[in-house]
Amino acid sequence: MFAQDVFTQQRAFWLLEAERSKPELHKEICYPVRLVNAINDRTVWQDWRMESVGDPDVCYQMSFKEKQQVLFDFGRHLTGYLTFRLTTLSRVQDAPIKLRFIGAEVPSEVSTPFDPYPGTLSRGWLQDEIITITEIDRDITLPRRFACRYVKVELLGASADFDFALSKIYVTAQTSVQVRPSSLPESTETKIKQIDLTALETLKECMQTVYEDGPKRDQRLWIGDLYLESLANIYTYKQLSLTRRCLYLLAGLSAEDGRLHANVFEHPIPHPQTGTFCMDYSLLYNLTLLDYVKATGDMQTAEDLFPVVEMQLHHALSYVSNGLFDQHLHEPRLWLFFDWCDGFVPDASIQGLLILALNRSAELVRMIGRKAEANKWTQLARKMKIAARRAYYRPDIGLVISGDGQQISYLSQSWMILSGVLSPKEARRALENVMQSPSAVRPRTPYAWHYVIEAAITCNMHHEARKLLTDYWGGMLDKGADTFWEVYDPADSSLSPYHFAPVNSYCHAWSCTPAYFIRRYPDIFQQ
Ligand code: RAM
Repeated sequence: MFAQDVFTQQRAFWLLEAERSKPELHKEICYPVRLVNAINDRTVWQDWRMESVGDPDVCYQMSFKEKQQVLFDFGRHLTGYLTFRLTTLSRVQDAPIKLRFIGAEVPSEVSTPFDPYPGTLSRGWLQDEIITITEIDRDITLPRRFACRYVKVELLGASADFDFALSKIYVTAQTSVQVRPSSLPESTETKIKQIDLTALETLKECMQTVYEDGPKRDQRLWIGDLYLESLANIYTYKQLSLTRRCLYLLAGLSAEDGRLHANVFEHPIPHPQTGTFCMDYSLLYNLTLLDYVKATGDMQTAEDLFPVVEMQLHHALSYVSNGLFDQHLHEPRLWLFFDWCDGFVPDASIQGLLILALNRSAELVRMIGRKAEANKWTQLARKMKIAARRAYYRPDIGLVISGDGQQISYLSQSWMILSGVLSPKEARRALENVMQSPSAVRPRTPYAWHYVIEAAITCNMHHEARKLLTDYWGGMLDKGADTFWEVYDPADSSLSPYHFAPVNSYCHAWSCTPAYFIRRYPDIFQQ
């Protein structure tokens, strides 16, 4: 259909704009606060907890050959580069020293053997680094950026003929966040204050020179993560030039047919993960741009990126027949994400998201005077709503169903609510019903729970929204979270989309949205 690059004219300019909005990174030197031992304890989350064993100074002075290994606790999650020094204690270095470093976001990560590796994502993501040191008595910085609270150092090889100490270790932590958002009112419930702080910390760690999804993994810009990070940023740090950068970067790196790649990398030069498209993420781009424009009043960016918005709708609408989104309508086969949940049937959800995206895109282009497109899109949304009710809403049971198997899930209800397909009364009933149905498919990530909470707020279920937030995110806190996790199912501590929990990210962008909910809806969360 597209013989040539649809964005030939704009691409270079968009990438330039992205570069112009690239933030500075702020650096901070952080030292460990204590030495710890990892204790196997079946009563705690993931079976491991840390126990204090002293002050880091103890290690700095003693022979590392005697000590053999040490586990540092930096007291909080850090993203940055690890520097250390080995100092001669006696005689002269006559052979290289081999050390193994393991960076860990959570206690289980430092204690679970990595090999034989059962995971489905590259083992390369695990933060273990073996290095050979031929010259000591100088500072050495590991080339790899770590995301960690704990660092284990193990001695793998040293000469019998001389002795040395591990005399210094620190992390140069980095983030592009420069400000501290105002604190919540004193009267806010303590649990909510703690959730807010942890959410802010999570977002701060992920705000680098793009919104990363996770500083440990995948360290790149994914559109779904961007949407939620930018939303939280609007209500917290308010550093929206980062959103601007990411919007232009994604635009500049879109495919020749105008579809956005689901994720992009910055280094060595900006490039997309070619061939990776995710329909729900593409549509969320439009929502992100609208939020950004409303928060900043930056109409120029809206004008510039209008063609991208239009293209995402164009591609999505090519899967719509008789008002219904049909993922099997034609090739290429689509990736619809919505959650890391095996067996989730996304039909109702994508229908809802497309309706929402049409309406939000219409709102956006109306702001730049494009009435014709706005009217066209709102009309299409209306048609899709009617079709959605017929296909997915079962008034007899008061629930939204999805797919041939009539699957009932939290997400199907939520997306139908967010898109306005259900009336407020129906919406309430659907959410109440799904919450009472033990067989309903539940979300498995903070990403998916975000939309459930947003839906609950949309239909005035304030009490339920607050309870979902405090139970779910509060549950992570109770289990020791310093930053919020990529996946969390209170019933399954080894849950991993990649079949190995240590490769999960434990500081994950998409879990930062309590900071948004709490600040956007003070009546619900700050009373
Ligand atoms: C994972 C990342 C990211 C998410 C994608 C779909 O690889 O964790 O956050 O957006 O999946």
